[in-house]
Amino acid sequence: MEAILNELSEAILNGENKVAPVKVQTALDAGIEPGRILSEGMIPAMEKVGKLFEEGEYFVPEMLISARAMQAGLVVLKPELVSSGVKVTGRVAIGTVKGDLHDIGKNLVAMMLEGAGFEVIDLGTDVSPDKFVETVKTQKVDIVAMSALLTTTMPNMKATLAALNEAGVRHDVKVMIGGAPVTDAYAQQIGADGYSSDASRAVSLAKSLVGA
Ligand code: B1M
Repeated sequence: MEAILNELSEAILNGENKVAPVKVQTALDAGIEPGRILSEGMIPAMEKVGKLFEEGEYFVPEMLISARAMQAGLVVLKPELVSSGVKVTGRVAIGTVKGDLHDIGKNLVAMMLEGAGFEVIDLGTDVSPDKFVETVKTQKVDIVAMSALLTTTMPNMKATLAALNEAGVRHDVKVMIGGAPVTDAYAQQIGADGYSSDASRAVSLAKSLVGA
């Protein structure tokens, strides 16, 4: 089992986007639990990619091809990862904040929320405060969910909260935030309603925010 997960990690690390989905399927066929495939086979690979980037061994193109291999693996994992069915609870508008193009974590949160029965409006990446405001105004949104992976884009979470306030819709929605550099303390500091460190905790947080 360890060997399969290591091979999956290697495939992502090497950016093999044809191999990664095959390895995910092999792991599933071997009966490895989907959450474990993600947390022990896939996410550590992206952490290693980040480390290699910091050390100057990987550059942006390598990060990008690893990200593609990760996404290709997630396509196979998605149906197994999300529990099907039970309609909850609320509508979430999710996006990666302005200036930030990282979407793997945001996509994971979106798929787990969908799996838990939330209706998800995925606004994509580089989402401006105005776009969040417009979505809250025009669609019946219960939660605004923001992701940021860069310390330089985190302030756009605060800017989005300010824009929601200014538009007079802040109290119509709950706001949750997450992403590698984000912390609970930061969430409190900017007046968000909640923070979660990973995608499965994001589901419990979202449920608690809508009182489900
Ligand atoms: Co970028 N990058 N990147 N990158 N990249 C990081 C984030 C970095 C930490 C790498 C490093 O230096 N070690 C660093 C940021 C440093 C910092 O700000 N402190 C960095 C940098 C510097 C950059 C560029 C500036 C590089 C450059 O151009 N010189 C550039 C910026 C581009 C931009 O956004 N404007 C850039 C570009 C890219 C790529 C495009 C090449 C690619 C992204 C491709 C894509 O996403 N489609 C990329 C990648 C792949 C990474 C790393 C290697 C991996 C990110 C990832 O997907 N992780 C990353 C290093 C790292 O994170 N260790 C790095 C896996 C993912 C599952 O985890 O997104 O953290 P994560 O999501 C988690 C939780 O955080 C949480 O749940 C998820 C899983 O459970 N979560 C939430 C996330 N959002 C949430 C929202 C919630 C709740 C939980 O509620 C709403």
